[in-house]
Amino acid sequence: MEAFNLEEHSHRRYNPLTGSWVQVSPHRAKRPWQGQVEKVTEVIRPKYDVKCYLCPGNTRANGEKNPNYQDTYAFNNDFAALQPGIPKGKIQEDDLFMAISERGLCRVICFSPRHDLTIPEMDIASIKKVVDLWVTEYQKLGELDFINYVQIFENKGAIMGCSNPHPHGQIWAQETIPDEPQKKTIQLQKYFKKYGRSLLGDYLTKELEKQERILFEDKHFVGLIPFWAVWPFEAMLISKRHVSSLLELSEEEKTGLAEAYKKLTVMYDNLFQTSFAYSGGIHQAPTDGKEHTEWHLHMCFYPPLLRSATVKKFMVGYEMLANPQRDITPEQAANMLRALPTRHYKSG
Ligand code: H2U
Repeated sequence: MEAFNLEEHSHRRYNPLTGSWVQVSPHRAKRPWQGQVEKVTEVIRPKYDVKCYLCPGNTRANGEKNPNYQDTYAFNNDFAALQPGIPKGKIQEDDLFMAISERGLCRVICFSPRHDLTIPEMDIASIKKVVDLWVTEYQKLGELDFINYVQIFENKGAIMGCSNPHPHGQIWAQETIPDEPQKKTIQLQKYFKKYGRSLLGDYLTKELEKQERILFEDKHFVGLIPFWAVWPFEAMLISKRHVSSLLELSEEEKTGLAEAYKKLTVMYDNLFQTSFAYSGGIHQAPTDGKEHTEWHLHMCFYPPLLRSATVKKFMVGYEMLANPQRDITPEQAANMLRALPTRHYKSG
């Protein structure tokens, strides 16, 4: 019998950051595909849209007017999922019914006054201003005594439930460390206790040696498809230096993050020549007042597209009932992204 190998045989891959597993079925990627492959016709958006609630000078749903902002702009979400002023309380009936009040704040952050742009189409200086805003928001929100975790994220594209194409992201800050970052905190702590080093730092060193899933290596950040990726083109940006949060980044490293963010999103757009949808965000140290030397700043990107501008991966069936699963391997996905031109397809 032939020897087991990751390119041919069904296997499970471990995610040391969360302690979870993904089922990989590489043989299935060889199935003939007779489905859709067509490109979508993209709507050309104006630089300013009078009906957009994020454009400068426009009035939002709650009647408030946006200032004539020149680069970035942040405001409290008018329909915030988490609120600061709610009464504290807890309900616990036996081990079966449990509920705890959760205070928090939600912010909306506009990346640019230009309605027609997206991150991959913005210049580095403008993206650096987005990074600067993340830093200020993380610091300000994290300093509030009832905020123990700050989640910075972006939903891009209508298929990710994004309500407006104006380039923007969100921040939800809250009392509890939510499940995903909490799983990572535990795993990073375990590793740091055992080896006295950052789990992601060691992982990055090994990935750079292997050169199988690296998308690009810059001076301060590396873009890669993680070994344990679930979504077809899931990717991470990892800071080379072991920093626990955005607050530890030097000015040069912040520019490095802006460059890496652009590089990855240009690759994404070029893959199917479309504005590539994803949910992405920053994972970093909780703001609970404790020391978090185990934490290693990184960004995660979860894009749903699989084969074309319209064919997406469904997380259904086995995925919902048993385990996440993928067909094309992370190595194949990395090869496809690496082979693309580095210029954005719209820039000619
Ligand atoms: P999404 O596109 O990812 O849904 O984010 C937009 C957010 O903007 C959304 O959470 C908020 C919505 O609540 N919003 C306002 O705060 N004010 C508005 O006038 C409309 C939408």
